[in-house]
Amino acid sequence: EQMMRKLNVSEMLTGLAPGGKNQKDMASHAFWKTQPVLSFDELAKGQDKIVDGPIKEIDMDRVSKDPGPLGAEGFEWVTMDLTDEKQLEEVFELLYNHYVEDQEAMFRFRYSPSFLNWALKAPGWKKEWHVGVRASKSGKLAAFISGIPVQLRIRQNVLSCSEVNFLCVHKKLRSKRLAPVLIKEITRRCYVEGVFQAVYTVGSLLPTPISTCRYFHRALDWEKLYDVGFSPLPHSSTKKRQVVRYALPQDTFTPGLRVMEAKDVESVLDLLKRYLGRMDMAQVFSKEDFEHWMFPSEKPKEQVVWSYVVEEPKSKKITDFFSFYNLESTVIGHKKHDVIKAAYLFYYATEVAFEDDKTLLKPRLNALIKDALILAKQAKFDVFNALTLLDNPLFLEDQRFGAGDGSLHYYMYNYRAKPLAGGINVRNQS
Ligand code: MYA
Repeated sequence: EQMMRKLNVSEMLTGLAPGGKNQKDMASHAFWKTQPVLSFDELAKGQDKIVDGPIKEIDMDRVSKDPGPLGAEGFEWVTMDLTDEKQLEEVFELLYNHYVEDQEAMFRFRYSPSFLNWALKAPGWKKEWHVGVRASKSGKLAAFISGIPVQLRIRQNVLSCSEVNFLCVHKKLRSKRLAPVLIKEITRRCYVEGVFQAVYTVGSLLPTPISTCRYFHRALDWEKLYDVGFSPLPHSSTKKRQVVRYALPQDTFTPGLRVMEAKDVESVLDLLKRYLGRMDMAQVFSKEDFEHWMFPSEKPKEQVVWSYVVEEPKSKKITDFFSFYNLESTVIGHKKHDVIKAAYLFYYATEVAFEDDKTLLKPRLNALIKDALILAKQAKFDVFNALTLLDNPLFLEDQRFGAGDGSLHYYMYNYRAKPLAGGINVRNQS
């Protein structure tokens, strides 16, 4: 088994302190050193000296009304219309072939058109924030970047941000400094709308994370994960023992657990808001946001999100909630399997978090997540993924999650914040 380190988020953050072994210094980030982001030096001077707040004032009169030059001969800016199924399919196709891969290029995220439709058309979404680059002659989509509006609370401050995601450049156009051009263009389009801050997550280290989480994976179909090279066979174990280790019961345990229904929305939202209130950083959900992300009325071809509640059998009160979403990965060049079906733990909340007795939270979360694993298994997922955010460290080990090799860094654009423990639960897994 991969050794599971005891989690310590502050340790992970200090691991990022300047001088860390895989860190470029600020000067070598030709683009990022020109941008309003927290610098490595500022962090090095001491976390306690960092005062939360915007980095620079934006004068809207000085924001250009037109895109800057693309600087790539034969290519042009386009605004994608994702209400048009054909254009949604084009974004899908670009990402399907060119989006995030693991280090060994064995797997690549396969965000389904249904997923993209969900993730890119969140309440308040703007067409102008779906930015593409096309080859002028063929019209082929060659690059993409997106933003969606989000209300984000960092400690006591609530910011109207854009959440930037799905930055992608065709493999043939890499290392030509196109990414900075795309980032500047989405920035301009945010400024034009009066949005001056952004949040984004990236797997690689840039100046400067305000939080860092680690990925954990819990095998549901260990044999398949082993076959595709996702899960190793530990020297001390056998295939048979691994299969037994990850076996799950057929049915869930928690009394009153059921699929979320429309009548639950108010109580779940209230519970979730109180629960997230305990975090240093979290999305602020309106009812509309909540419904979009966790109880969408549109039922797509491929189901994207699964939400469950626990209804106290006697009082009929909703006491718990959890959700997960479906994000597949392509298995690159494998004979037997072409896709891994992964369930990603999304939001959850429990009344137990508000009990005076703090020791009750751990067993309750373990019970809920065990049921989530069982439900994901029933829904034919191969693996269940979670990050080290929210209260996840309380159950990861007991529920047999293993640490992956990926980290997810959380960044703010034009906002300085003292680093935080744990990120926010986001939908992208870049
Ligand atoms: S994260 C997912 C990113 N996508 C992928 O990883 C898919 C596969 N890879 C690619 O498509 C390309 O490799 C990409 C880079 C497009 C990533 N975030 O053009 P280049 C910097 C930020 O020569 P390429 C996601 O979607 C790099 O450090 N910066 O490189 C969130 C260097 O700058 P510097 C990145 O490999 C995105 C420069 O770009 C990233 O051809 C959030 C090199 O450019 C990255 N993921 O293309 C974006 N990758 O020299 C920021 C490279 O300074 C949003 N770089 O180190 C900021 C908020 C904007 C809105 C503000 C509103 C107020």
